[in-house]
Amino acid sequence: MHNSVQTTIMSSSQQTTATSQDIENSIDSRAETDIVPPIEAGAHLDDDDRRRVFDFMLQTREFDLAMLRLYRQGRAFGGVYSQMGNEATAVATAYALQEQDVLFPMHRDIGAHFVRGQSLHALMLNHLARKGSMMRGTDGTGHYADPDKRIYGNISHLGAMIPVAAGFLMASRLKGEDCVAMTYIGDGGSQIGDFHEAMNLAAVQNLPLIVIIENNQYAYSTPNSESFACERLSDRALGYGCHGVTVDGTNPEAVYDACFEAIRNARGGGGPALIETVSMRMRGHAEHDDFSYVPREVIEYWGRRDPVDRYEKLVLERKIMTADEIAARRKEISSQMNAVIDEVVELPFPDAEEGFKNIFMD
Ligand SMILES: Cc1ncc(C[n+]2csc(CCOP(=O)(O)OP(=O)(O)O)c2C)c(N)n1
Ligand SMILES: [Mg+2]
Repeated sequence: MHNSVQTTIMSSSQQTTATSQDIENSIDSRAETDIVPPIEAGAHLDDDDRRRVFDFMLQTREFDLAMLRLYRQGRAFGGVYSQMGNEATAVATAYALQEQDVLFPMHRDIGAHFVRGQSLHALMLNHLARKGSMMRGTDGTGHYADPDKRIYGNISHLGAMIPVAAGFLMASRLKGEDCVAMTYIGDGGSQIGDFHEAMNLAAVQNLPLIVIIENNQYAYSTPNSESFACERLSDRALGYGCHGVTVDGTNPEAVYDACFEAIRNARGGGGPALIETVSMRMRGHAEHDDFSYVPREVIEYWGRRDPVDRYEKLVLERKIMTADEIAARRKEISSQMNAVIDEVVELPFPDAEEGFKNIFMD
């Protein structure tokens, strides 16, 4: 059964994917020779889904732009990790989950939080480290758990979240639950021992674990060429004995279809999956990093593959929304964002003692 499903997934992926090497080979600074293929409707989303997926992507982009502004205004602190380039991946992966499933997101997966129903207010309160936020104001990123929404994460130590997700599924199996877990790791993080140990454990235990490798070409300032020598990171699935596929991470249709098929297979007892989504980290590691080590032509190449712009074309072409409706929705999201920010920035920071809570056990 493993092999037949793997063949299906691999063959559907081959139509839509490009490896990191393909992409490097095809990068050409002369824009006129660089044809960006239009996104085509996939197999599993309908037009209502597409409207929702696009809306979550718009919310993600607006949240990101707001955080970048707040950082420059000195009102957001610490690491502000841009979501730009990853919107299709974060949204379309989580969109394939069911309510009872569980999500372990990473630092560029704000879109997945929106899909799980996390409120803009709760996210902004947390990201601006205010008193009363999910992390009690001790953290300005997404290191929170919200069990009601089945969101756990993110664990800052790269790789460490994958064995936790596998362990969650083992507990869930003992409880007799129908639960799939989805977690994420970067191209850099996927070189860590925890990743390999957890993938192996998940395969041996036949756990319904979906691991998304967000291959965005860089781990901080380290390019993929200095990180790994295999052609596709999803090829490692063969070594674990699980399903593996590489998809274009700027195309929500391809990402969703790969997740849909992997989840259906995992839920049916077919074991874990490794899904590599290829995209680009369009800004520095965090906003303090000017990413001057990334060649301009690489940014330009991926700029022409902006996930939001690409999906907007499909939404217009299929007459899911008109250009006026999209403009109005962007305006509405932006004014909701500004209203939440105006409210949250007036709220107090936590008392200093909060920093000493939940660290040591008596
Ligand atoms: C075990 C561990 N080593 C180092 C770090 C510091 N660190 C945080 S993010 C990061 C780069 C991660 O790159 P990648 O996994 O490709 O994810 P990306 O930021 O590109 O999305 C590093 C080195 C860490 N958090 N954990
Ligand atoms: Mg990376």
